[in-house]
Amino acid sequence: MQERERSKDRQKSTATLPPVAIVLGSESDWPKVEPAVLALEEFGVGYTVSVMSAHRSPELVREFASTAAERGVKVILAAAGGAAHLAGVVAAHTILPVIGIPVPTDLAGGLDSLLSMVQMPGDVPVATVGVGIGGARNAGLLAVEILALNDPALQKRLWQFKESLVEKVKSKDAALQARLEDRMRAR
Ligand code: C2R
Repeated sequence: MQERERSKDRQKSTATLPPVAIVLGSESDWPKVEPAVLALEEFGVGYTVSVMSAHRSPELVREFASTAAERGVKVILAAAGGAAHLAGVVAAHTILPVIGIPVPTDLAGGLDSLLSMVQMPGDVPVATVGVGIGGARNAGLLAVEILALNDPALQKRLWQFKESLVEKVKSKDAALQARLEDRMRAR
């Protein structure tokens, strides 16, 4: 490696990062992971997104995971599909909380991703969310909740969010009741 490239790498690994780091096993995972990013954006939480693979670029994963905490990262989201080992390998190299996002695949909707991510051996936790859009969104929200432990302003926004959920359910119920009444009248 050229000295210039080495020094660029060193600068990269010591630069301060936003509190949430998202890693994807492949660029092809991005559309399935975007809901996590949208959730972070809703709460104004900063993030990075990078592609790295425990299988294809194991050194990059080790370097990233073992330096993430000292670079200011507080929570890591790791998304991968199929033989999804990325989250577990990241967790092996850090004491930061790692949230795994199992990416849907053609095999039973992503059951392969889910099981290879969620079935971690004891001692190496990965908080795995569900497969699909809801799972990715929950990964983002869970990261916000972790950050909110030390951030009263974020706690306040989370409570407002909870209240908005109640309002949403109430208005959906009202819409359903109106449809049911129309149906009764038409009988
Ligand atoms: P490609 O589309 O690049 O062939 O990747 C990726 O997350 C993706 O879902 C196909 C799938 O392979 C997954 N992959 C992993 C890992 N690295 C890549 N599961 C890993 O390290 O766990």
